[in-house]
Amino acid sequence: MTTRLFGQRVPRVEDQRFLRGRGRYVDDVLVGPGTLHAAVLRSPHAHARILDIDVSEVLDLDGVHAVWTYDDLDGVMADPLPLLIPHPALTHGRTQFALARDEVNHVGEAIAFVVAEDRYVAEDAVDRIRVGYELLPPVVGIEAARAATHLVHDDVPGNVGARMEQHNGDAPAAIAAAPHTLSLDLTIERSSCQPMEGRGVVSRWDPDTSRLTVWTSTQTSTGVRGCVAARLGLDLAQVDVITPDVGGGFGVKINHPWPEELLVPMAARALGRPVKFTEDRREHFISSAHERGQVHHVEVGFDDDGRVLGLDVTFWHDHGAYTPYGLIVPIITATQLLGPYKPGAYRVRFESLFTNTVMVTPYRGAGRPQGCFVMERTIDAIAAELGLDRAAVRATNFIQPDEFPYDHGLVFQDGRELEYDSGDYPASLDKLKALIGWDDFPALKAQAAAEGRRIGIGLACYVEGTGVGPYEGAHVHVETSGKVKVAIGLTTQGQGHATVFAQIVADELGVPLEDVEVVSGDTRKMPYAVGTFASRAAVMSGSAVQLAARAVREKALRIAAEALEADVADLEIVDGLVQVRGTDAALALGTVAVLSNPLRYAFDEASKAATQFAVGDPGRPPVAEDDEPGLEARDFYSPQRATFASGMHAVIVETDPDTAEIRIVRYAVVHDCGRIINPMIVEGQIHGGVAQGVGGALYERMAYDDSGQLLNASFMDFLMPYVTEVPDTIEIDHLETPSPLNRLGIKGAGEAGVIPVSAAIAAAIEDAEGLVITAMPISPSELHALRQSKETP
Ligand code: MCN
Repeated sequence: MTTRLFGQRVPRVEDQRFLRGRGRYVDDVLVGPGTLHAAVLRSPHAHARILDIDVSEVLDLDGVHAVWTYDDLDGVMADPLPLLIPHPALTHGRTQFALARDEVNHVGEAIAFVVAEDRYVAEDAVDRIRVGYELLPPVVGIEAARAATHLVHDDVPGNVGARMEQHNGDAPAAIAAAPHTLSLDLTIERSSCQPMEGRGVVSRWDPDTSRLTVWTSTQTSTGVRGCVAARLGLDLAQVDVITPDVGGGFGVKINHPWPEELLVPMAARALGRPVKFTEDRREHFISSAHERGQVHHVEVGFDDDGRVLGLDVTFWHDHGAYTPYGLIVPIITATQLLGPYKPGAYRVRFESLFTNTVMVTPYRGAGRPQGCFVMERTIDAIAAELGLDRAAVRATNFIQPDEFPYDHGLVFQDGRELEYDSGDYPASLDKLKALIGWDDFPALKAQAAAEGRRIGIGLACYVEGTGVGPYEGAHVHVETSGKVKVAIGLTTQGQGHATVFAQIVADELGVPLEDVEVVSGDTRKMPYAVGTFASRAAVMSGSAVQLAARAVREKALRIAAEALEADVADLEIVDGLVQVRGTDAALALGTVAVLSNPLRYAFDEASKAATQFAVGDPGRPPVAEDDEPGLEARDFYSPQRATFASGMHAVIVETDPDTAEIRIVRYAVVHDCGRIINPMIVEGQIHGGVAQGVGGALYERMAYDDSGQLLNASFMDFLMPYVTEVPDTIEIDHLETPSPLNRLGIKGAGEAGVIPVSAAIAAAIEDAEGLVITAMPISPSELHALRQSKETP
């Protein structure tokens, strides 16, 4: 009997390769000894008009093959890069050109592209390019953007790219009529994904077949393929995009095409030589994307129990210089801010503002950490105002288990209703309180105080829309060896897809896990796909993989039933053998694959095994009438709407009375992502998310000066948490409320860990210090300053 692998702690099959240094990233791709290397001239100014570009000294340099500026770009290559997700409210969306045309809008914007024998020569050549600039006043930060003394884009009044409002009920009226009201101003700073591997592209043009191959470190190989084909005037069929191992994406690699993803293939085709570009860390800081920067104003009205009667939120989103990803991030904040709560009435308004800084695209959590911070700080403020227990006020406002599906009366990021499908928030809260010891904490705090120590506890809840559409697909193929090859179209950046999808296939086909191999992000194997973002792979590809595997199973049973002269209903597949229950009659799945092909190996009736190659037996059709040859199937899954995962974090911190150092003492998570395919992988995802959340709460920020220079654009200066700053143990308890929206009952898990961390840590610091925390991240010096301002108001 094969053990079912769904739900098991199966060790990640990919780790053997990674841990032995056998990962193969874009920079490891060898496409030939003649490979040329690219370097990019980037703007040193945050805002300037380009008066002229002089490349005359570049081509003299030995080893330089070509240089491109905007004027050298032909046809659609000269158009602005695509606005990937347009929205009617985005009245003034702007995207950059592959190479800046006449204006640069942030430090790091690409201006010229040089291809040379090696990277050293290419960098030297970049240094020889002379650009005449007319400096323009830079707009840095939300305050400057709102003041609109200067404009980022001349034709965007007030620096406002978009204004949007959603509401359910009359929030201002509800607040006006409420027994209690509060106003809060809450800020979250900019941060960024910082995957260990930056962006990278390699491309080769084959003149014999007129085919372009692109290897890129992306979260969407199909998206890049479409853009490359369209911009270079090629048919889709002429472009293959392969995403090898990706050393982390965390959102930044879902944006596409990056200028280099077009310029490298363009150069490879023009020069007839393979071309490679590997981003360095400084380039990643100043030329990719950031997120998080938002300022929020909250008006809330509530009753004596802390029940929210009206919630009115206005916020300002720093979109940076361009909006290739539309309004996804602020729309997510606006809608997901509500978390597990049901305010009597809700209104949310935001302005998306241009600034002369790196553009904003989604970073793991995508707008939710900000929304969660706003909502959870508001709930804590209500509890403080009324002198109520913070957990109790949360429970008062929860959507109850019998209220699902729960429609918030708003429109979500995917354009569909914000309708939660399932969950059990009271049960989650009970689990969390038990896990962290919520009710016992006051005694612990009193004891610490008696010892001269300051400790505090905080908690935060979130709900996360995951598994958004439109679709994903999978191809499952049983080889004649019995091994199973699975191709999914989306890419993988470390989430363990090779393991979880193998688990699903192994269960469906009754084969050992080690016989299943999963390939992702290769358009040659699966040309139709969307990409890895919005914690969607488990729901979307998982469902597609199951459908395809099930189709293969059914086909295998049909073919085997005929060969074994048995009834399909009497067959089972165990350990890769299709067998008639209760008898010795069996066929290896590989043999069934042989039988599925009309041009097949000879089939020995006696041994029931495939022996040698022979042209098929015309007298014996190998497959049923409607079947195609081959033991394989491709299927797609498209959901009705997103499915809503949820969770709650609690943290105990200790703050040093002298140095104001903030130390995490305990961290607890209760997480509900529906049915779990692999708890070990989900817990790994949560650990990684919490680590990133700790960075966002206590360390990471983008330190721009007034001229728009990013002062901490290196790992020497950008503070990230190391293992020394991430809690040793993150205590996790799971709750599984199955999603009714997909057959596997799953919801996503990949971003969850990061969402409530700032909110929970802020609450814990507030509890330890008796100070109100309204902005994150918070450093010891900022905490010290807060203490002082409290002492001397
Ligand atoms: N999983 C599971 N059971 C569930 C839900 C998920 O076993 N009920 C497993 C999945 O099968 C998958 C992992 O948990 O192996 C995450 O699943 P999912 O929530 O579907 O998220 P995705 O696979 O779509 O990954 C995207 C998500 C996002 S949006 C970001 S950003 C992110 C993240 O995942 N970037 C990551 N996790 C990351 N992890 C690593 N190592 N590197 C990144 O760049």
